[in-house]
Amino acid sequence: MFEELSQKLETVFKKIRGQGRITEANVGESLREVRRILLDADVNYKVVKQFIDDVQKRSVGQEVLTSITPGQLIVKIIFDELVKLMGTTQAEIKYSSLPPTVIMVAGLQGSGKTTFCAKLANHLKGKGRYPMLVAADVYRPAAIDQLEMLAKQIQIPVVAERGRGAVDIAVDSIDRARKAARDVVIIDTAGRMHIDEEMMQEVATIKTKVSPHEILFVVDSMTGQDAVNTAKAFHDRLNFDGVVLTKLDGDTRGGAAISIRAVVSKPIKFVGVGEKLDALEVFHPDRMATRILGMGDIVTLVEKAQERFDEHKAKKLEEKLRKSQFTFEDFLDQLHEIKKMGSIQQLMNMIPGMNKLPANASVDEKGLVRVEAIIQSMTKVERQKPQIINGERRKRIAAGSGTSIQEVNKVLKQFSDMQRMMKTFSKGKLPRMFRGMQIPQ
Ligand SMILES: Nc1nc2c(ncn2[C@@H]2O[C@H](COP(=O)(O)OP(=O)(O)O)[C@@H](O)[C@H]2O)c(=O)[nH]1
Ligand SMILES: [Mg+2]
Repeated sequence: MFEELSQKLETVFKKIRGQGRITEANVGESLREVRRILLDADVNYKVVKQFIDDVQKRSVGQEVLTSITPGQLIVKIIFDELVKLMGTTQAEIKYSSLPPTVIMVAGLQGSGKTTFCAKLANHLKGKGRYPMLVAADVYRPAAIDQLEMLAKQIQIPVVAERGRGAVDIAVDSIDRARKAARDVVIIDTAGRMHIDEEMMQEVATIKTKVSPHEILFVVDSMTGQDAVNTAKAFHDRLNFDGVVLTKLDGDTRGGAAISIRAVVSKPIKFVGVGEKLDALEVFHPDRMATRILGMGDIVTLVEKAQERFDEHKAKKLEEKLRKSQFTFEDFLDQLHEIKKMGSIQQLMNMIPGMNKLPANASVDEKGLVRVEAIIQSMTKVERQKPQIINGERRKRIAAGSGTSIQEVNKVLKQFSDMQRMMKTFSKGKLPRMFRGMQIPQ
């Protein structure tokens, strides 16, 4: 899947990953290469343009984390943008509260509709549903035979009536499903080699008559740009709910997978990865981006880097602690860090040598919000030199933070205790210090 595309991108990434600094020039050059590769992969040119612009914007002026290279950061940005492009959430079938849920499947001939209908029925059966297949591609007798044959393999009932019109069959099938207690109806419609008015008219009529809960558009990913144009034409007419990309197991260039969502603004819901009936996957944009970038480790890499970045900050803090230069400013930073991280336990884990917090240590994290408000109400000078905070100032701070003078006093007292303790600070003592910290209620 996407082999050529992945390989080419990897070559560019290797180059930028090795570079020590992000400059507009080297980002520019790399992105020009990425742009060319995407166009070669048959990604829609408008999509490529937007994509490159977005990556460029995010790359310039990015804070580079200490422990990753600028190149790695760009790879991560490209990854994020690729995920965004293909859809940030994975969308499921919407089921009707009143069964049966009707799913209509449309697309060009040969795109893989009939195969997908059977795969979907099989997939839903596996999830405890009771699907029924409907052969509404009545023009080619072989198409009906094909659906019947596939349905038999997976033991799913199928409505196949030779000699009747597609619209009538589809309409009747809903009632039949209800009577047979089938809760999902999957309608396989006819496709043509190319979009033509007659075919469009027929699917549009079926849509009007049966009001499907879900219309899925099947597209052969091997067809690249054409796939995107077809999708657009279908979408203008049918306003479908989601896309199914088939034949991703072939040597597809990736253009359709990358561009289609941006062009029709509808999510990719499933991907076909083989001829067999279990070769169906629920679409996950992040997994797909990983496949395209050819770097299974990219997410882990950047997450690790983020951790290392936090560690680096923690080391700096530790140094400050040792030197007794800890001010209210640092304290506030730490509170923000705690909020970001979720818990003080996690903060402790970040500090080297401090990861063994006693099991009974706990901190009231709601109280931290009030402490934060108190520090926020101090002036910069007060935060650096709390000894200047006299009665007048305490009153102002209490009023400003919506707390009481007593609470302000408590925070100041604790802070000076903390500072004192830090003078005798050694690795083993810090956890105890935090444990002793009382948060005002
Ligand atoms: N390799 C591969 N072949 C597929 C996939 N989906 C469908 N096909 C094949 O594509 C051909 C056309 O599929 P079919 O379901 O008949 O398309 P329809 O005309 O749209 O109904 C058949 O030979 C299928 O076996 C897929 O995901 N991977
Ligand atoms: Mg078919």
